[in-house]
Amino acid sequence: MAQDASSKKSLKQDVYDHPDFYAIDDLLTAEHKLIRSSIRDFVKKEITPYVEDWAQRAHFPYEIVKKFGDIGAFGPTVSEQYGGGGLDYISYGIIMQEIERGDSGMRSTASVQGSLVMYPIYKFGSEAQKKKYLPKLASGEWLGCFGLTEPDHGSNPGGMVTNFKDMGDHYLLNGAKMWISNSPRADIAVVWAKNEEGRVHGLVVERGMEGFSTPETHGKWSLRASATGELVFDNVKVPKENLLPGKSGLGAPLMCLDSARYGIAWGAIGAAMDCYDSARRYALERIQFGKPIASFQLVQKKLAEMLSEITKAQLLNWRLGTLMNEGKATTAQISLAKRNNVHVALEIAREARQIHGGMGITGEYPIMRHMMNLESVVTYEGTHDIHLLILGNNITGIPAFF
Ligand code: TGC
Ligand code: FAD
Repeated sequence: MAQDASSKKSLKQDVYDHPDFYAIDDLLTAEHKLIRSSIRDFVKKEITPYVEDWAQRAHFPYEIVKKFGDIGAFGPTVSEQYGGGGLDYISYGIIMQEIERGDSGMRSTASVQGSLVMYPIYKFGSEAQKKKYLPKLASGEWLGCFGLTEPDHGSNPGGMVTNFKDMGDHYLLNGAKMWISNSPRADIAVVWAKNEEGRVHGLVVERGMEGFSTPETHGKWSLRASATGELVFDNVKVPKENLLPGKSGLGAPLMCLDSARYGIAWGAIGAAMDCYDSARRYALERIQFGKPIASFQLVQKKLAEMLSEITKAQLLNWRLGTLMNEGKATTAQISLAKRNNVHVALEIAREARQIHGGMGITGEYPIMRHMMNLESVVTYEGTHDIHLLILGNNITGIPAFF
């Protein structure tokens, strides 16, 4: 049946404005779509209008923590028994995508809390630890952070020197962590440290423990709306009941990273979609040489390539989400998605910046902020090259990290 011009226009608008070029919506459940629209509405109302100002002022809007708790952005896959959402991994991915459409720093706050603080307590914590911490973290009453990276041990966390000694009735923790998202405002930190035998364990360190401080890192050009800092442990007495009993060894933090990297694979594509939406609109509106710049082949090439990469990444995310739901996703599969999706998102942000011309460097558009944010995302949770080496190891059976 022939469509009139107005229905054709609205169809085009639907298809291209929030790209779903391969009708991936058909693969989602009604619950997934409901979650997406509610998080999208939240981001439009609570993040998008303000985030440029927060980023310009390098301000972390602490009040967002409670709001994230209220909308169920913290620990969506954690059981409802502990205040989590009891949702599947596709729902988790969608939440990260929609928050990062607003800003990667805001997604960092949510993914650290869910995947790197609640997840280890949920998976490796005692019943008492789960009851004490998870409901408060889920509701946003408490904010948490995850301390793995050290000044001299980033890509190689196995070399960490932060350590604890058994003092009989408590542990004595010493060392320092660096580049820790949420640390300056966190109520608790899940900290990875070695015992006297050199075995890695997770400990929950609470703000207020003597000798524990969280200096903020200033001067970032990236993730400016997210608070980043250090964790310093100077003879901190940690109660014995704060050690996570369920798993030790470097595999424990690496398991948490699997969950967080999965969320980043979705999140980065949220930022890419926002760049694409803005670039497409700008290209249709901006007139040069008497025509919209969208009518030039070179601009169309950029837009077509952006849409192609977004679509491939969306399909990758959906398939990875189904594997996560079945408990079958491997670390290497997650590495492929994190590496690919952040890389293409960064390229899309750079191309979108070009389409916006000079306007692309201003805060009038979200592009430069996304681009600078993605420079952190491509480095944290395993750098672009470390993920390549994880894949290389998987393909050949030969680790090439050292
Ligand atoms: P490797 O010898 O490969 O492994 C050590 C032990 O861990 C086991 N294992 C895993 N277990 C469970 N799940 C996984 N995914 C696992 N991966 C490894 C492994 O079997 C082994 O067990 P065992 O019993 O034999 O001891 O370790 P390696 O030292 O050679 O290191 C490998 C490498 C380089 C891939 C790894 O260390 C790595 O991923 N490095 C990157 C570091 C990183 O990603 N850091 C992220 C810090 S957190 C962060 O950035 C948060 S930003 C958040 C935000 O703001 O959004
Ligand atoms: P390095 O490990 O020193 O790497 C420098 C360069 O060398 C990279 O290009 C890397 O790919 C390359 N390289 C290293 N080893 C190899 C190798 N074997 N082969 C080839 N190339 C190699 N960490 C946390 O624990 N918790 C957090 O919440 C957290 N949040 C962060 C927030 C921000 C904004 C940033 C920037 C970082 C955050 N990190 C966090 C730290 C992050 O995980 C590390 O920055 C990352 O793992 C890389 O470590 P590095 O910076 O020490 O770089």
